[in-house]
Amino acid sequence: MTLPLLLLLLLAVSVVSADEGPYIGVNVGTALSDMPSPTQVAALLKTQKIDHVRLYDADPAMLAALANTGIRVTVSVPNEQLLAVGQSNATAANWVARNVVAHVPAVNITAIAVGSEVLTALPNAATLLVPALRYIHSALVAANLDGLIKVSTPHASSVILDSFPPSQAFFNRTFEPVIVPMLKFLQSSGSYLMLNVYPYYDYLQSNGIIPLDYALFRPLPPNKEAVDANTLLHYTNVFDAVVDAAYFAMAYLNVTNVPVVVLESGWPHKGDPTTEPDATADNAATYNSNLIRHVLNNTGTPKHPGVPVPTYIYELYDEDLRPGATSEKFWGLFDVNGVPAYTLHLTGSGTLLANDTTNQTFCVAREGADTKMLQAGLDWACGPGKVDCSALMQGKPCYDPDTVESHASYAFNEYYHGMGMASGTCYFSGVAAITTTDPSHESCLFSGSGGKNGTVLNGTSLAPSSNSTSAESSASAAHSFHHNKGGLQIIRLLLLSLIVL
Ligand SMILES: *[C@@H]1O[C@H](CO)[C@@H](O)[C@H](O)[C@H]1NC(C)=O
Ligand SMILES: *[C@@H]1O[C@H](CO)[C@@H](O)[C@H](O)[C@H]1NC(C)=O
Ligand SMILES: *[C@@H]1O[C@H](CO)[C@@H](O)[C@H](O)[C@H]1NC(C)=O
Ligand SMILES: *[C@@H]1O[C@H](CO)[C@@H](O)[C@H](O)[C@H]1NC(C)=O
Ligand SMILES: *[C@@H]1O[C@H](CO)[C@@H](O)[C@H](O)[C@H]1NC(C)=O
Ligand SMILES: *[C@@H]1O[C@H](CO)[C@@H](O)[C@H](O)[C@H]1NC(C)=O
Ligand SMILES: *[C@@H]1O[C@H](CO)[C@@H](O)[C@H](O)[C@H]1NC(C)=O
Ligand SMILES: *[C@@H]1O[C@H](CO)[C@@H](O)[C@H](O)[C@H]1NC(C)=O
Ligand SMILES: *[C@@H]1O[C@H](CO)[C@@H](O)[C@H](O)[C@H]1NC(C)=O
Ligand SMILES: CC(=O)N[C@H]1CO[C@H](CO)[C@@H](O)[C@@H]1O
Repeated sequence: MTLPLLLLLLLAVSVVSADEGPYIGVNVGTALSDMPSPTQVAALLKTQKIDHVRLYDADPAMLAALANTGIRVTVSVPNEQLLAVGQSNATAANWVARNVVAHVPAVNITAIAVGSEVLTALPNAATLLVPALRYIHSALVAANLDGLIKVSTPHASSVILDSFPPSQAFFNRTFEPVIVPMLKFLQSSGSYLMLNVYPYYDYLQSNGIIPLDYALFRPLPPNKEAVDANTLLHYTNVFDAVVDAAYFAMAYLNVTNVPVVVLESGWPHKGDPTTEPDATADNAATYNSNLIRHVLNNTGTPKHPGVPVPTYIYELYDEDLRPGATSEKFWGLFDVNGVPAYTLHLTGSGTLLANDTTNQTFCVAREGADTKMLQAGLDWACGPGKVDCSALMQGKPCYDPDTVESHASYAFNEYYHGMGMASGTCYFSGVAAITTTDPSHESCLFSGSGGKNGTVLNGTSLAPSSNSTSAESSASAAHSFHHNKGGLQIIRLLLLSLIVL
């Protein structure tokens, strides 16, 4: 490479910029056999200070629960609805009226994700993608909401080929007839490129070429860092390389002012030990902790230092109904009860997910549980269960509110903490549930809150049954397309052209 060209590249000043500073959001999948209610989801988001979410649809109950919470919401047009929306301006306008206009401004909807990985998951619908984007956008314009709400469509990173060195990346030419007008649309409407980035799969499919440490943002020895021979930029992790590959692939099509938002990224915390040995809680904690710190620190990427790359973690809950490999069910930060799946290490990253590090859980009366069953559980806890229930007496701190729910929550939690939060000790015939939200109120301090410990009980009394969750189960619409991360040819060549300086 000649020096002037190199200089030109180095001097190329970034014109991309996102609207807000850096932020971390979370994807909310709903393929759970016992999907928490929208109010429970919203409560978990608030406790964990998660203020950006992406929904895979525009469920009215979920949106109602997110109203007036200040949480920013990306709603989605599911792939199943893309055909209709992309074929008819009227249908698109109707979609926007029902799923967006009806909920703003109480719900702070900031983006609409039209389809999910359409080019790779639903190639037959590719020609409808740009019309769908345009129709949705013109409906927003008509409703005067286009200034507040961005329209885009998330892509698998496999649409980008030859991602290493990033400077040589380009969009698979098969997709250019869609990508080119799509980028024009994003440019003219001031939107951003939505990209799903899964270093876990890049690592798996690299057949050992990508070191695990490189995928997990772990420091590499300087002689192992990947250097892009064309730009001399150093890459210390896969995530940055993929994001920069997207910038370069856009630049190849002369588009240099469209920012990247990573709509999905994460790591599974459990998998089949023989076929998926890297799907572990340790690796998931390392990846997501490092990812969150990397994004929030506003490091940017080597190509665009300091330019925020807002990123949505995949995902809030483990989704037990997801088909496929074992690990498909274990991408969640939390289990169905809102208990952290593993402990993140986020010291110094602000308040986001802060209570993950405290591993603090409480046992309370399950929302909507039968009052008679709660009373029975309360009687058992304060009797055979040996919980000290004196705080529930009239005139004592936990008497008010004088309801079975409130008293049962106190007694259940004292029992649970008295038993060292052992598994199976928050059951009470299914009317108890674990939560990370501290139920303490006024002077009524629950065990586990602010250093108050339950009295360790003297062992012989067992919980009514150690038999796990309740039978109540809500059928949930599995969003069948949202997790297609197949065939990542993308980083096939990653590191093949690695130069060791
Ligand atoms: C909605 O979100 C946008 C973008 O983050 C923010 O600028 C705005 O203040 C929010 N509005 C409300 C009412 O919270
Ligand atoms: C589509 O509908 C919007 C209003 O929702 C309108 O402004 C626009 O002109 C329509 N476009 C076409 C191509 O019909
Ligand atoms: C580009 O995309 C087409 C259509 O999905 C696919 O058949 C082809 O294998 C891709 N090219 C490469 C090099 O991956
Ligand atoms: C990009 O710009 C160059 C130089 O102006 C031009 O030759 C090329 O055709 C453009 N490519 C596209 C895809 O627009
Ligand atoms: C945060 O950014 C600063 C410079 O912007 C950098 O020196 C530091 O290493 C970064 N920290 C992390 C954890 O990435
Ligand atoms: C929380 O603590 C319990 C015991 O106190 C332990 O068994 C569990 O693994 C911890 N969970 C996390 C996510 O650290
Ligand atoms: C609570 O229990 C922990 C561990 O058993 C102990 O370290 C701590 O001092 C206790 N706190 C109080 C306030 O008793
Ligand atoms: C716990 O049980 C042991 C043996 O059953 C007994 O010696 C001890 O006094 C009990 N402690 C309390 C606090 O009840
Ligand atoms: C609950 O207990 C019953 C009887 O003890 C047992 O057959 C069943 O498998 C248990 N269910 C779970 C989820 O553990
Ligand atoms: C970030 C966050 O939710 N922090 C909470 C963690 O738990 C303590 C005790 O329940 C709360 O006081 C914090 O606000």
